[in-house]
Amino acid sequence: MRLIREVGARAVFDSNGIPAIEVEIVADGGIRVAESAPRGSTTGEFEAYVLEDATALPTLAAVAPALTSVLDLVRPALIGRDVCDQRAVDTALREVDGGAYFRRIGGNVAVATSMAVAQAGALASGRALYRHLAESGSGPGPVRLPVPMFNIADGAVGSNTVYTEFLLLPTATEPAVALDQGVRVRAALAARLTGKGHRCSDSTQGGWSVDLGGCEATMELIVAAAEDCGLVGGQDFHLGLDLSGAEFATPAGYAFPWLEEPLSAADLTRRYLDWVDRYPLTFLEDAFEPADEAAWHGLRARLVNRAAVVGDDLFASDAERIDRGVRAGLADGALIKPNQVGTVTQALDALDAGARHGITTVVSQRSGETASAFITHLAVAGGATWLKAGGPARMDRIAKFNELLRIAEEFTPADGSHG
Ligand code: 2PG
Ligand code: MG
Repeated sequence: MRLIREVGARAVFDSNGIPAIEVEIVADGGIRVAESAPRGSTTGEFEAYVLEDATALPTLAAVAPALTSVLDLVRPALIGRDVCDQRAVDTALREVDGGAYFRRIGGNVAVATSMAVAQAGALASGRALYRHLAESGSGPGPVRLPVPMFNIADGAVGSNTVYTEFLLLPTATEPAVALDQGVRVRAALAARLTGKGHRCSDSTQGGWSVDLGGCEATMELIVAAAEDCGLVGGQDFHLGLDLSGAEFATPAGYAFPWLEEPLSAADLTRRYLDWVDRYPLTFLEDAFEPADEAAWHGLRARLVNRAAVVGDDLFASDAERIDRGVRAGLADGALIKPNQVGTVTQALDALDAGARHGITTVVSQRSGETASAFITHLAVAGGATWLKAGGPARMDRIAKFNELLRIAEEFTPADGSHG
């Protein structure tokens, strides 16, 4: 047993230069580790609360309430606890909060603390983080290498596809092969974009920031870029879209800027089905807002065995929401983001819920990321189908993919499911 001896905190920045809380755990045996909280840009109504002084943004002073929370609430609850007992630590965080969505102690505080404790627990137990996390899950962890998917393009701010993510899903399961595919298609897409006279700039998530008018033109260009690399749609790769439906739901229908006029959920469903017919599109994330359950159900029913209908804001990485939603036939895929639900244990529980239902599970980045590769270990520990860590560029994204390459060395090719 190694005990937590000190819990400290500081204000740092995330990958977008937005202030974030970093929590440092000191434990027996000279262990000292820190993790900071990532941050979403499209944040659903069911996700953990970010405790901060928004009036002080973008300065570090915005983190003041989170610092106070660590010192006054979290520190007394954790000092003296076994750093290896992740579930007990995370339960203590929930108890000290005492409510839903970590409104008291802050979801940002909870997740940074929980991840730092997990890192410390891995050091204390002398195991790789993913092994330690697998042991901390609710069942024996189905340790497995996820396949990396890539934000190959993200809709530019102010464009018709703002918040839309265009994802490349390699069929190659070996991380190095899939990553090579990602970087090659990324380069080919840049050549296509500049060849068409478009300016080509980095998106905040490691893809290209694009302004091509709409989803169809963008998907067509990505398919063409992949073909430039000798890759065949439907065979070597598929496409995915994150539509961030909740951002565009209005009383008049879905007012996506790429539409000429708002569409009803029924009309939008027809549009999605048409895309699945015309493009190698097999992954539709947040196609609707969470409340539109009939629309989710209808799309899922029509796309069974053709494309995954994936909930991000719909589930908010919560095991119970996943359980209920999958039983109701709303989706057959779930994003898992630790900061959406608040603790590592809850994220592992969400992965377990997904595995029990046999759905597609995607451990995901946030748009505001940290330098840590924690989510890579979480994906391996929870047997995730995919690792969604952005485009293959920028160290905040690459760190996650590089860690997958390192972990892959511990898995033999003949045995993809157990290291
Ligand atoms: C998403 C993520 C990550 P955000 O919606 O899936 O790509 O973005 O940071 O807005 O949650
Ligand atoms: Mg999403």
